[in-house]
Amino acid sequence: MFNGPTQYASDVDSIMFFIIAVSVGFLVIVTVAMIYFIFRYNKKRHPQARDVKESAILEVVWIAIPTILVLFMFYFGLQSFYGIREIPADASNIKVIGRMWQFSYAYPNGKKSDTLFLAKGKNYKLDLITTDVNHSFFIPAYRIKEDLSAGKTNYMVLKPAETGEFDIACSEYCGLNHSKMYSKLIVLEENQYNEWLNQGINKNTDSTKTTNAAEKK
Ligand SMILES: [Cu+2]
Repeated sequence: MFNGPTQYASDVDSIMFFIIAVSVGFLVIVTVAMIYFIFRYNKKRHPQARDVKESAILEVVWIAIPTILVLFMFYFGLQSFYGIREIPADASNIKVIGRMWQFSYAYPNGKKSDTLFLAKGKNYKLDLITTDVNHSFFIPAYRIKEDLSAGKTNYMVLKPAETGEFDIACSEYCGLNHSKMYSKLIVLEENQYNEWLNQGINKNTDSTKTTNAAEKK
């Protein structure tokens, strides 16, 4: 239903829309019924109250319908969750290194950068590592967020479906300059990406220099 920059983002938006639609639907049904009953069964119009006995059909209906709806939500949520936990066999491995207060990225061929570069339509497994405290790697447009936990390597799986520039933020308070801990994701077409990836891999590119300089400190 929604067209996001990844399949996962589209799924999350569709499920979110479904949940909100169901919630608003029930809100309207309950509110309208309540207001109607206030008028229809007020004391003047309906002076004699009647004792209502249990109704098996009603009880089955109001248990069955919400159960089906929440199972539906759970099923689609779980399906899309597998999409970010199961590692595809052809996934490239990129290291995301968090430190106070910047993210940097290390590619399989040894290249490093301060901006995350990915190719459209490719599978990636990002290994999330922190060199100091806990951080959290958040790509809002991708609807994906995962902690960088001290002493442990977490991961996230993603597959960009669109080229473009996307914000990356640290979303776990990690000290003084946490609010400035932003980075960028740039998704390129595959041929452009390969060109970028192999560019200056023997010499030093600008981004490599800054990363190396930061690491030497
Ligand atoms: Cu941080």
